[in-house]
Order: sequence, then C-alpha cells, then structure tokens
Amino acid sequence: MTRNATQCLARSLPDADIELDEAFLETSEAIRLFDTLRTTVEWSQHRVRVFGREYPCPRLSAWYGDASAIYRYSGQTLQPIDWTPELLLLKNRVAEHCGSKLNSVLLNLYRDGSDGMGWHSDDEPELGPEPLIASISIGETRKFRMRHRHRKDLSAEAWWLNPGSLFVMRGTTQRYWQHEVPKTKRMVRPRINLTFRMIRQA
Ligand SMILES: O=C(O)CCC(=O)C(=O)O
Ligand SMILES: [Mn+2]
Repeated sequence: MTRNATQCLARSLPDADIELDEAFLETSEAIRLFDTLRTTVEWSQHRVRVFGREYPCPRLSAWYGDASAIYRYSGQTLQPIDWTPELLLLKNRVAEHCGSKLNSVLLNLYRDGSDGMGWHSDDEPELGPEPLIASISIGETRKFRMRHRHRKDLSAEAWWLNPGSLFVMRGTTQRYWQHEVPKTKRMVRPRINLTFRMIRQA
C-alpha cells in the first residue's frame, strides 16, 4: 500500500524518530496473517533475568531470521528459527518500505490482558547504536506507551496499535526512550506483534 498523509502519523518527540502507518496491511491480510501465525509459529515462553533471578515472560515469543542473527538479551541467547515463506515475504516488504536491511524478527503473542511487556529499550549492542525497529501489530488493538529516559518534564505518550499498523522507531529513539505494552484488566482478545530488526555481529 502506498503511503499518504492520513495513514502516516508522526508525532514529533524530542530525541526520537518515529512513524506510524495505520494501514500498512489491508484488513483482510491482517486477519489471515494472524490466523496463520497463531497456528504455525513455534511459540515458546522465553525467560527474563531481573536482578539475577529468572522469570517466565508474560507472553509467548519466537525468534526467526537469518542463521547469523543470534540475539543475546536478558541473559538468554536466542538462536533464530529459519524464515517461513510468509515471514520472509513480510520482512522483505518491511525492509523495502523502511529502506533498510533487516535480518530477523521477534514475534510476541499476547494471549490476553494479563500478557504485556514492561518498560525497556531495544538497545542491545548487536542492534548497533541507532537501531531500526519496525513493528507490525495484528489481532487485538493494544496500547503502546513511550517515556523519555531522562526528561522528567515530558509526559509519557500513548498510541493504540491497530491490526495492520506499522510503527517504526529509528535513530536515537532507543537511546533516549523506553516503551511498554501495559497489561490490562479489560477483556481483550489475543494480539500478535512482529518487530523486525537487523542483528550485526561484533
Ligand atoms: O508488542 C509491541 O508492540 C512491542 C514489542 C516490543 O517492544 C519488543 O518486542 O521489543
Ligand atoms: Mn521493544
């Protein structure tokens, strides 16, 4: 789909470079992709290390990509699963849209409102100093929030990420901002998020 002024919403945040395309995927494609990924992706519950203790992440995840895209984060080493045809096609479309090379994708399945992702930045060394993170949402619409890491005078920002949307973060966004997907007490259906990334080996 071609970009136009109504679909591409960029909120200007200091020290950040972000862009939201609310209709990157057609509605029917977003529905079909959700059903395919829900049943074919090798979902597992990753673990996270916090202050030396390990906890199961409140969501299911999967790491796909080129064989070289080994990702170390939160005390774990993720070995990529080989691209499926639909993930590879989607990765190539996103890379072309962003004008950037991408070699991997982290998928997250938020089964209900008790699944979420806490405040963090995607700033692991293998992503490089100014990583591009390109995030597609399908399934339930969930809130996505950002807060500046140092500037307490700035309030947190929130977006509702609709199915089919593409949210892109570039440049210094990860250095200065954190993001989260808060848990919710509302009854919500499952959501899948795909964050395409470029892993650079040291
Ligand atoms: O689910 C989302 O929208 C965000 C996912 C995310 O931040 C991540 O995978 O690092
Ligand atoms: Mn993230």
